[in-house]
Amino acid sequence: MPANKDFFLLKSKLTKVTQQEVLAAARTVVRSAPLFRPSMPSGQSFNYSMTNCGDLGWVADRSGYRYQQYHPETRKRFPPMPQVIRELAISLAKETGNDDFYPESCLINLYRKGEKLGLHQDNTEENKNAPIISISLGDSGIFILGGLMRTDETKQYIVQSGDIIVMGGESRNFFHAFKGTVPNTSNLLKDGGRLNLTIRQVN
Ligand SMILES: O=C(O)CCC(=O)C(=O)O
Ligand SMILES: [Mn+2]
Repeated sequence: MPANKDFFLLKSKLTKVTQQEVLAAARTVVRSAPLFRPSMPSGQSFNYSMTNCGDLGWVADRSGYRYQQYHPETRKRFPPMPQVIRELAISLAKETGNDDFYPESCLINLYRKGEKLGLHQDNTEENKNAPIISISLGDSGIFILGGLMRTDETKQYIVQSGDIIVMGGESRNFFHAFKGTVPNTSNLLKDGGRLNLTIRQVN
């Protein structure tokens, strides 16, 4: 079993109203920073779409993974992080024992039916101590958490709309994955799918 130190899955943390507010904020972001589907350094396309808001956005291409200020396709600055997302992240960080969290980046992933993200560590960030806060909206999905080694045993969690994951302390650097959605489990997103917002302090 992985050591679940400082890993939190806060079930049904957001009310329906807050979920709607966060969704509306995410939609505003997508209007100025459209979802894109980058390529991994190997050249293989990502399996799902993404965009960002905040001071920095996480991007990928042939030259690697990095944070940058501008959208890779429009070349415009990523929009500022909406207040509802920023304040939520700060309050969730505080609640889980992280007082000085600065939400520098919010990555928005959209997973349609069958789309997934393989086992990885979040290691593009300079700061490997600040917690990673993640908000699930829309269809339920299967989140996998391992340990510090890729070969560590993993545990499976169902994440539902309004659930929050905080990876803090040692779990900040644990391997994790998203195995896919469970279609038709939420009507929050009118076309179905799952939106996951990952808020990070990069530096
Ligand atoms: O969608 C998720 O639950 C995880 C997303 C993630 O791990 C990432 O984007 O790095
Ligand atoms: Mn990750």
